Amino acid sequence: MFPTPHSDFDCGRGKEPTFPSVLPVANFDPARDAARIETAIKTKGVDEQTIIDILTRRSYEQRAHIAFEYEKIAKKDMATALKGALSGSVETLMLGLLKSPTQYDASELKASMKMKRPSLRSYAPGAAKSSQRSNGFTKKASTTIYIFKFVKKTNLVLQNVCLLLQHENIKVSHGFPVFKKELEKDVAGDTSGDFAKLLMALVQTKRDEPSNVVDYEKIDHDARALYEAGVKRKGTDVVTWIAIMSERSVPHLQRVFDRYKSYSPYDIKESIMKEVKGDLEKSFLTLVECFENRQLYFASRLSEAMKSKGAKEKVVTRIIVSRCEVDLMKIRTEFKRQNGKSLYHTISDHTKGDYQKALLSLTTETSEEPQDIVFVGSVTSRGHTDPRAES
Ligand SMILES: [Ca+2]
Repeated sequence: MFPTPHSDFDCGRGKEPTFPSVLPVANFDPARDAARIETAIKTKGVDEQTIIDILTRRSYEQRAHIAFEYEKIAKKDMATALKGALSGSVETLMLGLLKSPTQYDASELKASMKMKRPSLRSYAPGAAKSSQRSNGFTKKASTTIYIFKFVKKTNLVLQNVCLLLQHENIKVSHGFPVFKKELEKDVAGDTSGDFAKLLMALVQTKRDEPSNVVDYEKIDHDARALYEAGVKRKGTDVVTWIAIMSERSVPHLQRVFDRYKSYSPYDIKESIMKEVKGDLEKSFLTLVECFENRQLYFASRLSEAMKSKGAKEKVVTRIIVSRCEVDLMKIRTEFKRQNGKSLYHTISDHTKGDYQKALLSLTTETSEEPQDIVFVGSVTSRGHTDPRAES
């Protein structure tokens, strides 16, 4: 059964401005879209182009409506039908588009763990009261443990500390005492326990909402506190650093890091590198990168994923799918600035086939699309502004 659009759709977006490349299409007719998808699936050899054209040019909410209509006419759910019709990277991508942003990121975490975990329902806010599991953990606690185990894998720490930042409703505030031991075992390589403390704080702490009122006194206070807890003293008062970085809103922290320079001879990143090491250092640096410019952070991950001949498709899919309705237009700009080559061109050079078509379509702004057109042609024949020409 396909989930209907629900309240977690806005997860992680807060009040931050968005820069989506995929927007709701006007004159939306879910029944017609569903019928066209059904025809495309039944076409001999499958008409992938039509499926891509429709699903990559609709918002998540619209895709959910299409899936609802599809189930009515085809008597089976659309995800299952698409699984049968598509394969490989394009299948993974299209199935990703059928999930809500929260469901999608949660399922990505789950896949990376390669572990059988509780159903996605247990991630939803207000979802059923935690039931006791056979291992003694509640579902909610168990979910958190799995996030930690995932984050623990050092080479993935960077990406996923950032992922944690955007998912208030994957965060869990229950069951901490129960799984504390488990967590400690997981981060056994971390002798100080500070890395574990940071992860705990990121998952458990409710970050302030961005506010329209700039609190200069608090900015100054936090900047000085960061300095006094680190560069100014012998050793590092990591607890203070963790508290500030896990509790304050992102716009506030951006101002704090700026103000920090008036106290410390080193900027915040240099200070982190001087004060702490290992996973803790990487995590703090990643946090600061995400706070300072999340789009640049994702642009860098995309550029890394497409450095060599092929592409790390999982990384590319994850970022494009999870950001296309959030800030992919801005990521595109950062990418171009950083690499001197557009994201569109880079994707063209490093991917191929239907997968490439789908990625390029998601990367292209929906508003560039003529709204009343019936899609019949290929990605390049739709008359939108050619994004390859972007400067
Ligand atoms: Ca120090």
